[in-house]
Amino acid sequence: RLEAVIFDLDGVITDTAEYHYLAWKELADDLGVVFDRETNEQLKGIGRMESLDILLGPSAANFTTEQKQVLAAEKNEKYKALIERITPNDLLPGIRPLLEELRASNVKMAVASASKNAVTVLRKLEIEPFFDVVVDPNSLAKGKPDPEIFLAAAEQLDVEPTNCIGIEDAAAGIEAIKAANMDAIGVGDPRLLSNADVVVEDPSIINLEMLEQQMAK
Ligand code: B16
Ligand code: MG
Repeated sequence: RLEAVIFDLDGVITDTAEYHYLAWKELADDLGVVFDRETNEQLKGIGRMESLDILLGPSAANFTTEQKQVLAAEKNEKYKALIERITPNDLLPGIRPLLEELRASNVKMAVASASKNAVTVLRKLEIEPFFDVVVDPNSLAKGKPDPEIFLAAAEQLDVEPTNCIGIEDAAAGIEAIKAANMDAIGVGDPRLLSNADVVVEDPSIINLEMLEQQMAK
């Protein structure tokens, strides 16, 4: 039975994935490191410091932890400047009607984002009140693909994981949902999200009926 829907933020609710990319790209250009959209795919859903290591590649060994923290903070400042401009118009198509439909049916909702900027983004989008829980990534030991963030969401919602559906745009996020014993809806390219139970091109295709049908399978 569908009791709760757990949403990823970046790339599912709004396209901040693009802002993360632009901020990392600027940092990479400053450093003279090659970085493109293909490498960026590996960063989706991955925490800030881990993302930096992937971006730096073999040259990561040339930086001290302190230097890496400075670089990660620089990227975050660039990112924060970009998300300043977010308004409710930046909700991906179909998200607001989906949140309204789920709320009307008393389905609980949570956000499971690796981003330390998640609450700021939810406020800018004016959708914070829809969510019963926003998991604090600072409280977690492991990032996606570990299931910890989705299990924490289910626990804080007081719902069994098997009664939850997770929605994700990143391969690491789909792994995390499946490892948490939940059904997984992927948003994006089916070739990149092959472990999802269903993949949709964009979130406007997701509605309550579809989620309930998936749970009944
Ligand atoms: P921050 P999600 C993730 O959010 C992003 O996909 C990932 O690209 C980013 O590095 C991570 O949040 C950390 O974000 O630097 O703002 O703390 O997809 O899990 O909602
Ligand atoms: Mg994401």
